[in-house]
Amino acid sequence: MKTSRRQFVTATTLVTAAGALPTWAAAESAAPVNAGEKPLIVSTWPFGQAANAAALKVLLAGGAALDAVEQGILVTESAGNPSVGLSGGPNAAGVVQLDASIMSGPGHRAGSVAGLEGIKHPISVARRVMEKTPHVMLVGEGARLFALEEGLESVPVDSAERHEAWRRKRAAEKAPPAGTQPRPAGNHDTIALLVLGPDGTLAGGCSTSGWSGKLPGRVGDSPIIGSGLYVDEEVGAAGATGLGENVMRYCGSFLVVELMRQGMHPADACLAALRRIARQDPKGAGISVSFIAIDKAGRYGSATAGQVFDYAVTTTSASRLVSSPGIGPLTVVPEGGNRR
Ligand code: SD4
Repeated sequence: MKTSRRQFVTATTLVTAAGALPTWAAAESAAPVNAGEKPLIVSTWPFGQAANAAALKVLLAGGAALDAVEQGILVTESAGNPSVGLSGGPNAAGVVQLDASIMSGPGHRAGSVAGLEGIKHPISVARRVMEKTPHVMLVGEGARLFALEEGLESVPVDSAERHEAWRRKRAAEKAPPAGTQPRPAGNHDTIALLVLGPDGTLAGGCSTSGWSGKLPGRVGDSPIIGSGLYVDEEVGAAGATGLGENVMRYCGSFLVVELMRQGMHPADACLAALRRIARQDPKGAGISVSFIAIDKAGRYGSATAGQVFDYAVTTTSASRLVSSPGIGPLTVVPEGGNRR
């Protein structure tokens, strides 16, 4: 396998005994994560590494892939991340509205929440929607009330007052102030986390505060099943990060999984999906979208367009940060996932 210059490994620590946890010692190594290693955990962005470690801990303790997904994403939602959880960027009215989704391969189950205010862990709400209601998706106040009924951790919300203040301010101004427009640049920190469990089952989750400065009520790709996340127990799983509007119009993660179903390696499927989106989208390769994917065979891959994208790959033998291959001006990194 060709190793790119931009590819780097931050830690490689063997886990020799079941239950022993990796201690991530920074080490320069090109040790690959071989295809077929189980469990396999892949998540977006370098901060995904801490989430992956928590997910691995769950799996090593005998937990299910779904538990690993939830526990991993909980870490990011608690980490003060500027794009995930209550620490995330607010909307134009100054209110943080959260989106999240979760999917379990067995039974093809899914749950999601959108526009959720004041709840610390949207991924846990999404899981409870999946497991405790006959529905797939709850939004806004209904989602919040459901979370409160479930006893999930919350903070007071003051969105009505803030929204009214924002509305008055806008009305007083001739043109909307610059700050009320969504700002796509530098906003891309959603966590999507995919797990292939030791028993070969698949699960995935996604959590975000979405596009900072978005219009109140705007929902992105992350909670939309098939857009920001898709898991198919027969094939594999995919997740997205980036500008949701450029994912959800193409059912991006569903598309990646369907391309894998046709036999593509996860890296090739991510690239093919991005090329297809870029062909149709007025922004071309400037769409600011990245995909990650894993398949049932334990292969992983990624692709990016319009944003430099590094992601985290974890097994019991290694935890690596990998730079994604891209389309357009980002065609540089050749690694393209594990092919061996
Ligand atoms: C959204 N896709 O709401 C999310 C934002 C994101 O990395 O992924 N940022 O559009």
